[in-house]
Amino acid sequence: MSKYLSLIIPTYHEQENIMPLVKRVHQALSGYDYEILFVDDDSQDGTAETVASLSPDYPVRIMVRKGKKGLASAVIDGLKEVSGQLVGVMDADLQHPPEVLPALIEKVRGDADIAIASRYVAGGGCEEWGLLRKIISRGAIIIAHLFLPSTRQVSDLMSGFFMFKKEVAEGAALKPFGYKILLELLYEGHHQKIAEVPFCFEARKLGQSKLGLSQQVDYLKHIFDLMRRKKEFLRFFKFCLVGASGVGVNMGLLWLLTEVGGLFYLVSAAISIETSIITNFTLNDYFTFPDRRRRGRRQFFTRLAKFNLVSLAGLGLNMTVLWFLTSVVGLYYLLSNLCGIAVATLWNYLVNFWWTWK
Ligand SMILES: Nc1nc2c(ncn2[C@@H]2O[C@H](COP(=O)(O)OP(=O)(O)OP(=O)(O)O)[C@@H](O)[C@H]2O)c(=O)[nH]1
Ligand SMILES: [Mg+2]
Repeated sequence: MSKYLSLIIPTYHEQENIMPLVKRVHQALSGYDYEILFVDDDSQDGTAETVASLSPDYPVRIMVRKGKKGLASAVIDGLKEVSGQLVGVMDADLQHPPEVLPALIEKVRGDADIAIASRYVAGGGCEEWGLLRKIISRGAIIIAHLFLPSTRQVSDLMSGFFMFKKEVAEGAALKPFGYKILLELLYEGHHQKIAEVPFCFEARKLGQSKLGLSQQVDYLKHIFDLMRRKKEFLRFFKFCLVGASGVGVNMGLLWLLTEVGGLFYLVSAAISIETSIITNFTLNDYFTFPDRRRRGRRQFFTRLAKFNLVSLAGLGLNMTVLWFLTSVVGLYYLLSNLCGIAVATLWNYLVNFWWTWK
């Protein structure tokens, strides 16, 4: 029979956590019509047996897969098996306190399509995290925010604790990539409103962490794959094309103003640099970042001012690299200039992407 809420919990060697987890979930969800589906990757520590022993007393069941196929794919396989109007995902190791579940339900019952238990909104946090883990977690979020602009509205992208209306995942082509199924759902799922609910990520008390270097590498591959799927590399290519058109505008106008207009060449240069900045901006606004353009005259001029500042700083950067590589390192000046252009292009792209078309 269909339940109101289906919780999907991926497990790999979590036997010691199953009993306390099920009890705490049951207490937190008293009064709710719910079920838990554990998706286990053939744990050899008795995880499946413990779930089976609880099934007469609690609404729990288990799907056992052969081989260790990964966390994200466990959630995707679980999704095919559940029919709740709301679907929740959480870890088995009690780092995600079940007492937060009612707050997530309230958000998704309201107007949110996805509710995320978040460490990075006011009231959230992490118990006992060392400096390195904090840096990795924050760094991973910054990378996603930088390269995948639609994620910028979410503070805790790394959370594995969230809930959504079942329509969000219906028909969504979710790819089973690594650990971060939320990232996939945000990109491929059908949603409008996202809410974040603060929670404290507790320290793992029982069992062992499965998070290692290979999951971090998988994360970077995942970001890369999403950038490819969502055509972010094409955006960069368009930005470079616009930049090349700006060189044409700059050179053409410099010649015209100096040779035909009779202006001193430095005056012509100043006019042509600013003109090419304006044509570059306009083309980028319509051609490179049409999805990130906010309507309104004020917004247009704010973006133009920001683009101007970034471009002038980029020019400074180009000159600095040119001077450094030529005069300090001793490189041939045309090669130094190529390096300067590459650095300035990257600077212009990333800062504009992050700030101008935020
Ligand atoms: N089915 C399945 N579950 C997995 C797999 N890897 C991890 N899990 C489960 O996914 C959840 C999160 O894994 P953890 O090892 O706790 O990862 P983490 O919470 O990011 O890292 P820690 O803070 O170090 O615990 C736990 O419930 C694990 O049992 C896997 O390959 N398959
Ligand atoms: Mg954990």
